[in-house]
Amino acid sequence: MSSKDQKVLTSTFEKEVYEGLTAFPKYLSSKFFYDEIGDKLFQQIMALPEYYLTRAEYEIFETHALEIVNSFDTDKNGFDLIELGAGDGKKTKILLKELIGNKFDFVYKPIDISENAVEGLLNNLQSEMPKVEVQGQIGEYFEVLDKLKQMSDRKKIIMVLGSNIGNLLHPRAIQFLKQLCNAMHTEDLIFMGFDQKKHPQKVLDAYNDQTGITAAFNKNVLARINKELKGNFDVDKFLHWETYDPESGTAKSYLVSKEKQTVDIDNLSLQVHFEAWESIHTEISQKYDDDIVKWLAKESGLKITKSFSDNGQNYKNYLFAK
Ligand code: AVJ
Repeated sequence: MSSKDQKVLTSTFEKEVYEGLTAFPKYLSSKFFYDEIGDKLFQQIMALPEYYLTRAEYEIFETHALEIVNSFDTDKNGFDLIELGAGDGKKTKILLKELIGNKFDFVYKPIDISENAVEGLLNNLQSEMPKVEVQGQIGEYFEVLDKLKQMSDRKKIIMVLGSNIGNLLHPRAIQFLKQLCNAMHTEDLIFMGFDQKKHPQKVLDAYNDQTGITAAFNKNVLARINKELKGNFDVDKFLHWETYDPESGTAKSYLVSKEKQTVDIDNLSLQVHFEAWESIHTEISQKYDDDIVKWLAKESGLKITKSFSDNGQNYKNYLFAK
């Protein structure tokens, strides 16, 4: 395609799909998984027997709810509870219940990239926990970070749960933590979940479940390109493939083309060629241990003040201060 008939690409989705599918090797960002169908598939993933992460964090909250909320508001002057990537807020509700039950003065500010998720959460909280004051917002992590400073004038607790930070490779995670640190006053805290290194098979199983829901979740990004960008991917011609490197702690998801094929994406005026067994890298899900988290904190100007683990040592939540 010559540059003069190249389309002007406006949305982030258009731009990044174009970039990723014309790159070598090919890639697509995992943030594009989460449309209406992707949100539903991810909820199914969280209920899978293989996907231990959600249950582990749930167990931590159930076991340590009071200690956790007490460490949020040590001076009892009230605070804003800002959650990045709030999703359906199922785990957060345990903490909200504890906060309400102990009469803490706080406003819950969930932020998510998915409009559906934020709307659903707001409606759900209004009916289930009407006492919680909620202000929702739609946006991407790095976008929202710039606004964080202006967003509140009292103590901030910034939460990132579900090991969502695991979608970022270490250099980007450090960039993210540094930006959070910059937006923090001295008394502000970060409360963040980190999935821990464990038996490699257990990690692989969590991202390659028996029922194929994770495969459908991964392939949904192609279905989304078909829908939103007028593509003609045949998703059955792609294989969901998971790898885990116990040395780096990085799990990676791919879509592998089962045959040589060409796909049209009309809205991008793009033809994408795949060789047989060529891959599209779609997600990383980083696993951690205390040393890695300590190193990330140090590189970002933060220190760990507390951590909470589940019984099986699968998962940890850390509190960071400036
Ligand atoms: C929501 C990013 C934490 O990486 O574990 C689940 C997403 N991908 N199964 C993860 C996901 C495949 C999940 N995060």
